[in-house]
Amino acid sequence: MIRRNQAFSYLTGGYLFPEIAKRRAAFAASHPGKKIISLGVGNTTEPLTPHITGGLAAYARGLGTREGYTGYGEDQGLTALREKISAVFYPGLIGPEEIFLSDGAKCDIGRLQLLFGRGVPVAVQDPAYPVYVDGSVLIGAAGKAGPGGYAGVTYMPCTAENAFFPDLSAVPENSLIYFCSPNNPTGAASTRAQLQTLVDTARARGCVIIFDGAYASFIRDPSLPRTIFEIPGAKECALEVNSFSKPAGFTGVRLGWTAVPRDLKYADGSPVIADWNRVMTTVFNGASNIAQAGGLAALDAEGLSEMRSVTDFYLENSRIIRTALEGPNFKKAGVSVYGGGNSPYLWVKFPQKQSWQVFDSILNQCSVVTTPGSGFGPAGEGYVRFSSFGHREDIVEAAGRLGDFSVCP
Ligand code: PGU
Repeated sequence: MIRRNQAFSYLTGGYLFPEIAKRRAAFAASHPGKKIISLGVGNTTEPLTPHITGGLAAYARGLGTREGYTGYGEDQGLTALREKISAVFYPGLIGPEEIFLSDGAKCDIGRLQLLFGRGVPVAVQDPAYPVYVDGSVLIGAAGKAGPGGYAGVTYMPCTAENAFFPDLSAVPENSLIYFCSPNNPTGAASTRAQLQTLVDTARARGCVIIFDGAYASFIRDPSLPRTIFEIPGAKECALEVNSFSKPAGFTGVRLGWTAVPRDLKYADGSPVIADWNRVMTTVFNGASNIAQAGGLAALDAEGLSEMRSVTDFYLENSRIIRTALEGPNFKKAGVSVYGGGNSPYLWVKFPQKQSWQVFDSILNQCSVVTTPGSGFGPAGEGYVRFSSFGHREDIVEAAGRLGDFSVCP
């Protein structure tokens, strides 16, 4: 019989979110009639906004006509949309020809692994979005898991002690650095000076940064950079994945992009963009034409203002949850709350507790689902992530229940 790809046996446990869904289902089965509120997975809940819906619907209707029908599109995505992304997100920084439309940031993160292959050293913020490490394991870059994590992965702890920005002295030479800001799960948004340090380190050590900007649209502090390409030198050492999922509510519609600067080169001097084009034309067949029409609408003036309102709504949710988590019951137990403000996530430290233990207590006492911090990496132990995606009435109800939570039952 054919042999199993050994990389699968190296993966520890299941993917985090299905594991949480399993525990939620078990709780629901043993507590029939209880209303469970999810502050767990970062999944959007609010309906698509009118102008964006209009763009999607008009295109879909057009597909039913001879004039409006289109089949396979340009491999890299609609030129008009690439131009708009360049103008809206990267004015004067990244050109349309350096942008590749896709079915989402997660999918691009998976495919990006193909560029660097097995054996490449990987450095990640710890905690981090699990796809960075799990994807590296699948391609064979991470090796076997040992006591401290995967052999091929350098975990860079991001904790309250270092204000959630890692000590970059551990970054190996010629490695791939995954970096996410505003960060999932810590909610920390890196400053210009911090990202400059990151870029300088990457250039000095021959590294490539995969910068994940999926939450850039939540940044409200005008002094914070919204893309890695605002940082001088980034075009020689970074590429950026991004997404319409959170700002436009496209978690189900599916639309994202990767920006690969022409100046980004491998050790042999060849351009990374040429290989990315080869990957995308070979194992991807273009983002959905309907989704891209929605993306075009999202980047009109009306679309941009709708996305601003939706992200404002989720940020207000996070403020409501934060207020609950700063209540007397949490204060007494020494609980600290981080994140929010420029991110949809709150990252909450429970002293002397294990993440899964807190997850279970909150689920049992409040029927509220969270995400255990340890699922994002060893440095996430003791933390729990609260997502602010939810209908307002559910957020208010969850906040009320948290007000009665007993941290030390
Ligand atoms: N990048 C980061 C940092 C994310 O947190 C997420 C979603 C994505 C990319 C995915 O973007 P798409 O464009 O929709 O593919 N993170 C959510 C959902 C969980 C998941 O498995 O993607 C979360 O709760 O962390």
